[in-house]
Amino acid sequence: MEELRRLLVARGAALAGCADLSAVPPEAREGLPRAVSIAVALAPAIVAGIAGGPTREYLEHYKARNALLDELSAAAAELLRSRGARAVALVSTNGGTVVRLPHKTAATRAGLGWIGKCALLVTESHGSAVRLTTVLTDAALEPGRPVDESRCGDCAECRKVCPGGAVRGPNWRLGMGREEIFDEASCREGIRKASAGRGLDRLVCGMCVAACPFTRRHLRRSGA
Ligand code: B12
Repeated sequence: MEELRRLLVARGAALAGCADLSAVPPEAREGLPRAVSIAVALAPAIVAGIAGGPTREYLEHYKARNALLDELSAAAAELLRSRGARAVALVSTNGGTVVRLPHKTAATRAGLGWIGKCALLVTESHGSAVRLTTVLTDAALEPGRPVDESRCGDCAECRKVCPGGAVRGPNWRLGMGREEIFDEASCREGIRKASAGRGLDRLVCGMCVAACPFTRRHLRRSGA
């Protein structure tokens, strides 16, 4: 994993790790046992700018980061295939369509972070200001230590700012369904509200990302 991590970081990844996917049904992972989970950081100054709602700059950055994620997953898959392994790069995003293997599942299995109260992956280093992608593989990479419990504690910052009131409040732990912690329909409604009148060609929000204390600590450290 070290060689692959170095390659990914050199090309712009913030974090990368290997996930053991044995807890995930085989049909959701194309029969492959592991995955490489890749996180790319959002620019601190741009994240600081969305505390009051999404901006055009954020939307453009979000599209550019998705493009970078797709480059990174293609590069990782190519390296793994050159070593004789199978590798399937998933797409970074497919709009609002629900997927069989969420990137966040691979990310918690790889030990990159936990699921926050707002259902986003929260990392110790960058908070939730990361975008994710996944490469399924059968390469014999050393899996990271999975994270099975939230580290949000009593924090309710994302809940306070969510324009849709989508955050229910309980802390995540492995085995909980998303609906126990987060109401997707209210999130979609909140995104619509937050995007309105801002001249955006796509609906986005991200206020929960900016409000997270782990994100804010990262922004402070970066001087944003
Ligand atoms: C559909 C979708 C949406 C929908 C529904 C949201 C949702 N939570 O499902 C809508 C349009 C509302 C949405 C909104 C946003 N999204 Co969105 N979205 C997706 C998409 C395309 C698919 C997700 C999906 O199908 N989920 C199905 C549900 C059931 O799973 P999940 O909630 O994603 O993840 C659960 C599992 O991973 C589970 N879990 C965790 N560990 C484990 C381990 C095991 C073994 C198991 C079984 C399960 C499990 O816990 C998670 C939470 O319940 C993903 C990209 C992708 N391919 O993953 C991006 C993605 C989740 N979105 C992302 C982002 C950033 C956003 C927004 C902030 C966008 C914005 N800029 O406005 C908002 C905020 C949403 C929020 N607070 O969660 C990022 C999240 C990054 C991060 N740090 O977590 C992703 C990963 C895109 C990316 N490439 O980075 N999104």
